Amino acid sequence: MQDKQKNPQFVYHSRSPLNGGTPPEIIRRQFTTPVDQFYIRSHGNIPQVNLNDFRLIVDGLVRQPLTLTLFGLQSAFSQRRVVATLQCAGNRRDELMKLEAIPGETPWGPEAVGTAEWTGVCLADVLRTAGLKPEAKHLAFSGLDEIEKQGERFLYGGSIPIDKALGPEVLLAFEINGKQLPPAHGYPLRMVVPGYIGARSGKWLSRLTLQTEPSRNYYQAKAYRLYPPNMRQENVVWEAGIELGEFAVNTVICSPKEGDQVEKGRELLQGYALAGGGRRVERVDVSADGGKNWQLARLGNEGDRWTWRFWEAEVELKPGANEIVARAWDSATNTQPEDPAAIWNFKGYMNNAWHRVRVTRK
Ligand SMILES: Nc1nc2c(c(=O)[nH]1)N[C@H]1C(S)=C(S)[C@@H](COP(=O)(O)O)O[C@H]1N2
Ligand SMILES: [Mo]
Repeated sequence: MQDKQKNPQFVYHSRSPLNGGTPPEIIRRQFTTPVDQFYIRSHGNIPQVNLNDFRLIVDGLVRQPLTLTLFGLQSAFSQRRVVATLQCAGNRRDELMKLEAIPGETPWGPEAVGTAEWTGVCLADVLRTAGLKPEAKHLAFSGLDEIEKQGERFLYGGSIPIDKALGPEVLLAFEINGKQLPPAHGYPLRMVVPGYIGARSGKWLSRLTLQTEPSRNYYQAKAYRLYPPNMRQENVVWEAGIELGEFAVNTVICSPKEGDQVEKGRELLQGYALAGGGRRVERVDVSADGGKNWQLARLGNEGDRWTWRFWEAEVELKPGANEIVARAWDSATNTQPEDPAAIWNFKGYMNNAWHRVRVTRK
């Protein structure tokens, strides 16, 4: 399926399900990503929802289960806007795939990321109205898209811990950048869970269930977990995977690009950096000699704990081949691993190794 709302440079990884994004040198031009450049990550079909039929159900460990229309939700709760970056846990998977094949997963480059101003209501307000029972420890959600796996059909779903669900930054959103959500991005209603992997920002939201344990949905119990290096599809022990929530500190050099030929010795580097879980990007280091010598990049003024930060730096390139490297540090002094081999995992999640770009100076 072609999404007519995307720009001509949008690159599709697959049409069914619909997956694609805009090259990083283009999304790096604006702090807020225009919706026609915003990556799409979908696991099943794109539901075509008729607003008259739409209901959001809130049930499970609540005192008062709710059934809300979109209009009911909008009139009962105050609206709130949050600027937040979404990043897929599969962002930069292509670098892990060069080390060993990762069958059945999308070969994302560094384009599975985008920042938007989201409008919605606070999930916490809805939960307070429903009234949480003390045993409620996880908020499970499900969408309206159907997934078919190993002969079973089920809805996309997942969960977040209750402490996160009560954070004022977590929205049930109906607008992106001041406009109605397009179908591919979750119309009419989606979650926006800043600081967490994109997979938890459930689209086409249909149900919120309060429960004692995390969701048993495939995308919480099996996928979107970080497996030990010895595990493959054939010998996986699903419980051995670490459930992914907050994403890890990451950075990408958006320009120049891998393989570029540059004329001058002095080259302007531009990139984005992200810290997960409400931490801030505090520093970005760049190197023009493969990581032997480093200098500080200048961080942009825009950005906060829920968004990316842009950075730039000028480096001196020598004639011939140069390897440019970048790494970021967050407010908890987490930084990135040097080598993607150290974090390779068979599902290909959370690659945040130093970002390297090889360029030639003529
Ligand atoms: N219902 C539903 N929600 C979903 C998904 C999905 O396939 N179905 N994909 C998730 C993943 S893996 C990501 S990274 C984000 C992507 O959101 P976007 O397509 O708006 O960029 O949506 C999440 N929410
Ligand atoms: Mo994702």
